[in-house]
Amino acid sequence: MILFPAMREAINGEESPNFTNADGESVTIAVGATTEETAQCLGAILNVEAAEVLANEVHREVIYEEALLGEIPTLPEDLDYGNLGIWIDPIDGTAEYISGDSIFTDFPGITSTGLDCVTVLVGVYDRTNGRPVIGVVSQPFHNKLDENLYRSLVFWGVCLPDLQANNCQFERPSRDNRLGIFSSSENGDILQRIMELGYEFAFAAGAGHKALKVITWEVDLYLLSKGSTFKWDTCAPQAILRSLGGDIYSYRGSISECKPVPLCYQEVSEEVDNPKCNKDGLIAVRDVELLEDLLQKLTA
Ligand code: 2IP
Ligand code: CA
Ligand code: CA
Repeated sequence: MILFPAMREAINGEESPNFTNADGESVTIAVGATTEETAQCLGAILNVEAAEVLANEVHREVIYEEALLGEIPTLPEDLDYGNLGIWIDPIDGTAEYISGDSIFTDFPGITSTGLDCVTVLVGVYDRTNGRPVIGVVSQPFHNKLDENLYRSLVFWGVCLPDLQANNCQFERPSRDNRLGIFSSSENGDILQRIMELGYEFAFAAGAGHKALKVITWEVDLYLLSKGSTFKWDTCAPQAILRSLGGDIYSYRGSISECKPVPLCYQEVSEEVDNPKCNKDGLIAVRDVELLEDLLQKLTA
């Protein structure tokens, strides 16, 4: 069943549903109305047992704690779904998902690598102005309850012209120093400059995970100077940050224009090199005022 047929042509993401099976036939995988239907479809590329296990997971009934999900708003009746597109990353932090090993930072609650760095990112953007408007970030392995049993969290935000809502009303902590989160491969000269502004550093994996730490106020800043993230990594957390008064900006774009330039999600064009990539890096904040001295320092 297609819930939003008007958006069908604008679902973009990292993964493709098209596979070539062992007989060289091309197969498109889709979720069916029933577990059996999905298993049958998956059976075209997997053995029967694997197809059934996977189909059962896809159709598993998930129970959400309503208090944590918050009050989900009704979207405006006149919302033009034909003007909305999606960027989805079904698994961000793939390496951490495969390895499963955890390494902790010196900061409570912030893991450097581990299953809680894995996120599922679904972002909706306005196809006319390229702005992210709805975001859902799920953290399937937020904390371990038992062997093979984890508690998941879901964070969402809506930032439409007449409707701002989210379930991310965390209190801003009072910290002696500002805290930034970075990829372990971040450039040393840039880190030095940020340190001179009085920031402390946490290094962690997962673009979605790092953006989530900004959303939850566990850090003040996520900065990445390289073009190693993609539209599917940033659309969802950026929509949530916008619903909270923050945003995600282009790192190089903001430095060269001497003002914050938000990341945008224009339709992918063949004329642009690597159009799915956030090639100029990024700066994610909840408090936009932090950008003033940051941009000055990084420009100098
Ligand atoms: C990756 C993943 C990496 C991240 C990279 C993303 O996505 O989030 O962890 O690098 O930018 O593209 P880093 O951890 O250095 O921030 P995926 O896991 O989907 O490939
Ligand atoms: Ca991915
Ligand atoms: Ca990713």
